[in-house]
Amino acid sequence: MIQIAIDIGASSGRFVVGTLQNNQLQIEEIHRFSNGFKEVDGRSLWNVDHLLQEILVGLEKVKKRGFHNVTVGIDTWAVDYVLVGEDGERLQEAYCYRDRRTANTMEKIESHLALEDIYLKTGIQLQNFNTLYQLYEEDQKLLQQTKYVLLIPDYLAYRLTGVAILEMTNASTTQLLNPEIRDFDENLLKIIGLEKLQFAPFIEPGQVIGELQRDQFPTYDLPECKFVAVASHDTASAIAGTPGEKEQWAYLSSGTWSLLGVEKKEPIINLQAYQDNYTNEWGVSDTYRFLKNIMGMWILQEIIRHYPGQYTVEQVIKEATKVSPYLQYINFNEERFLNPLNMIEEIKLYCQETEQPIPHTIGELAVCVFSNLSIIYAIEMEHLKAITHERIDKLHIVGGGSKNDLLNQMTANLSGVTIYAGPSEATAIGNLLVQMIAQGKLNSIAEGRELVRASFTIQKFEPQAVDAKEIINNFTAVTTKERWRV
Ligand code: LRH
Repeated sequence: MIQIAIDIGASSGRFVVGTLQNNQLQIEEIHRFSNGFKEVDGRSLWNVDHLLQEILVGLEKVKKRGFHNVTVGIDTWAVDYVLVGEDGERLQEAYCYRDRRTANTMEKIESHLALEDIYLKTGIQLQNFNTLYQLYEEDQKLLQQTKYVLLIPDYLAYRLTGVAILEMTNASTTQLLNPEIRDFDENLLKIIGLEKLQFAPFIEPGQVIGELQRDQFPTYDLPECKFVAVASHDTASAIAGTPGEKEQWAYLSSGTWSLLGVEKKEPIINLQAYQDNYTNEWGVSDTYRFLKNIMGMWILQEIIRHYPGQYTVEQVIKEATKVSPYLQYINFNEERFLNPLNMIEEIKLYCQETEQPIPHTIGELAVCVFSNLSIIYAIEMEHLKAITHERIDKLHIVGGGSKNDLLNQMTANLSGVTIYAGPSEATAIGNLLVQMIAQGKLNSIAEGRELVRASFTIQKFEPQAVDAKEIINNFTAVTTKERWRV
């Protein structure tokens, strides 16, 4: 049976077929579609019906390619959800985590429970977009009508199979689970006014969700599909598909977000991790992703969206190579960059406020983004080492952002660590690996990672001499510590 990964990110979705041939993993993209949230009456909303339709179109293509019997896994971004009523129907539009309704929710929740205690209970970073804070802002009447709160990939699988589940890796990002008991924290549920039963039963990556209900979609010519729970949080899949070997390596999953961290067998929940706002998301095979969320390619995507004229990311990177780096110091992890009305204007305003040169051209804007991302990555590598008390010899960069040679080199230079870039499709690959393990085609994630090393080109970037200390000092002088935490 063939494996299909449906990997849906914030800006696009793709169907990737995976096959094993001569001890190599071959992947082929057979369907791609756009995604993105829209501003509707001041709310930031996803179009989950569009995603469902694209999945059906993709599945038709699967059958047309001659694959009549397949296993399928869905992964998407984390934290967002759909409320489903008793009749199984969606009760409202799905909010995007960038919606401004949760801007002050953490302060409100503090009157119930100190933020530090929420962190100590969950080990999850304090980000105002976590499901916990989003649910706190929901209408209580709506929550009473809710049969299930389904995270986005679980909702899509539910619509296709009729089976409601809560996949563990993604569930951890709700900030409602306690890793000590590996279950919901009753106190947190109480604060948002929900019962545990309003979440579907837990499922681990590798377990079967159910069969595609083909009769529910009579206008589509669909193959037979068994839906398998993968690491349905895209970052969990990306790290599963990262070709790291043994220990002492860090990862940077570079897409709309940059997720920088290490894989651990136990969560690290202490005051230092809390102060640096590191998270402990649950991974496959009882691992934890100890990582930091860094505003990533989102900044660039938004610049391109607002810049007059049409630019591809590749063209923009080319323009950036013509401009000197490190001319402005900007902490892109400040909340103001989460969803500004106009990213270019926000960057210019920041430069004006901090009396720095204002970038104008697309190349100047892009190199300003890459400069500051490389600085933030380097600073976070130091934080990681300090908190884990471990050496880090390598940084594996995966995801679409790993194709950015300029940023890869800048990151190697500032962090002083060798970079291994690729594969860019690590998320779909991690999704496929979990399915292959479930099918008995592979034994473990470690074996899967070996397969990734054997199957994909990984580019190496050695650090070159730059005055990293001075650059980082300049950055910290302009950006204050209080502003540092997202
Ligand atoms: C990346 C990601 C990240 C989350 C964010 C909401 O796509 O899943 O891991 O923090 O989106």
